[in-house]
Amino acid sequence: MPINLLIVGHANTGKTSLIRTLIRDKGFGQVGNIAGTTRHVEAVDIKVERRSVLRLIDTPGFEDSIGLWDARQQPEYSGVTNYQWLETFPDTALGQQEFEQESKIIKQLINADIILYVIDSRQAPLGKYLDELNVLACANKPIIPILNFSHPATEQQDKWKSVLAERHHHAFVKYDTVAFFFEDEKRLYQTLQSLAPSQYDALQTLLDTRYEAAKQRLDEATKYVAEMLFACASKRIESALYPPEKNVQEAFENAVRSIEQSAILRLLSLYDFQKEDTLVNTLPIANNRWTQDLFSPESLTEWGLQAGTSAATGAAIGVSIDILSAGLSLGTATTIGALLGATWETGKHYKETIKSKITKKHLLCLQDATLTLLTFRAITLIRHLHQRGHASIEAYKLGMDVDDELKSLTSELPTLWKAIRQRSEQNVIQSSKNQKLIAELKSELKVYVTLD
Ligand SMILES: Nc1nc2c(ncn2[C@@H]2O[C@H](COP(=O)(O)OP(=O)(O)OP(=O)(O)O)[C@@H](O)[C@H]2O)c(=O)[nH]1
Ligand SMILES: [Mg+2]
Repeated sequence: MPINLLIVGHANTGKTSLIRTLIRDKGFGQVGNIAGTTRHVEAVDIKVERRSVLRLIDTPGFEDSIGLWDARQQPEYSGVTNYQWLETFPDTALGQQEFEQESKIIKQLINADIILYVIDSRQAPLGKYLDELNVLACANKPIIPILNFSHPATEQQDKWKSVLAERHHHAFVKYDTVAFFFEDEKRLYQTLQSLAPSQYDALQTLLDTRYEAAKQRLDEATKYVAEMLFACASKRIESALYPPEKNVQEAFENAVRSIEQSAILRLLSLYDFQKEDTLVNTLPIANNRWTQDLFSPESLTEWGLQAGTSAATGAAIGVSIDILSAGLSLGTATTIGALLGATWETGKHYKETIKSKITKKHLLCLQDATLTLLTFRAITLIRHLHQRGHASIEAYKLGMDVDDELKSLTSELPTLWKAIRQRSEQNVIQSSKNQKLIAELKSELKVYVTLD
């Protein structure tokens, strides 16, 4: 038999959202920013190896716990135990009319094994919440308080902790259905393990499976980004003129944009998000594309980046494009190598470059700053998707995730960019040299996207 886990709390504290996150299904129930979204009890099972281990029971929120607790204090119930009161109250006229919502919760309390009491930890522990705890305590069942809305930490959380400790609830769990951290979920399952030892092993299997899945998904996501960056860094286009004609420049930019767009689509589907999901809407992404244009000069500054200043930067045509052979009297491979700051490889690409010089063509490719911008945006997206939230209130501000640690990428990746630029994009991505470069990129990126 599964453990009956009753999810209760004040209206609008995130009970349904919590269930969605725990079962990894954003289709469960109704979630909304107004109190009283859930009107009925609804249950869903979490299975391990096709066996139901946990039954999560969603309930409507408490609306008038002060009135309810007041009803409990009435003289007619003076000789009745708390538990007897719970058993009988939902069938009374008062229970059926004035406290219709609360009665739905009370009925479920009787069958519950463990109660998860969901708290909006941005709110102070007011009397109405304490009365909710009084009512729940009547059931004589273990209660795990969930401090929801816990990221970022609020000053009310400490007040909640002491109020809960006064009521002997020491094993609370911090949670946030928007900023989801695997560690928080782990703590919840560990608490459940201690309260329901009969399901200890099944819960452990569940935890291990989830951890493995999260790790693999993160690894896959990082690979997608490395492949996208490789494709962008090796992308180049010939231009007969310098500066290039508008249509040539646009063709180049569009080619890069569409590489990024496909990667975004791949990442969203890897994480099982649709473009209209709330979490995705909090990011400046529309139609699987960042609303901020990759090639507008403001984009670099918004992410704290500067356009390159080397001779190779095509400042004349906008900050985002390098012209490899731009207007210089290149005679030797060494000169081109110096321009790129790398030893130019002999072989196919070398010939191609020389040919383009002789025929007075120029090659456009992405400058470092734009590649870093692509990297920052991709890491930001992975971090968001990985947190797997299902609701958000604050919109994402561009560049806010670029901490000092992430900034160090700016100086660590240029060597790789140079090596990749020298690869011809006609080279199949599967070639062993290209795969090696992608793997190197991936391991650089991995440091910045960890499980917690
Ligand atoms: N930032 C943030 N928002 C959350 C969190 N949990 C829920 N929300 C949002 O809060 C609102 C209420 O969430 P619900 O899951 O509908 O809350 P509920 O407790 O089921 O509400 P009722 O069914 O009305 O009692 C929604 O807009 C959610 O997106 C959280 O941990 N952090
Ligand atoms: Mg609800």
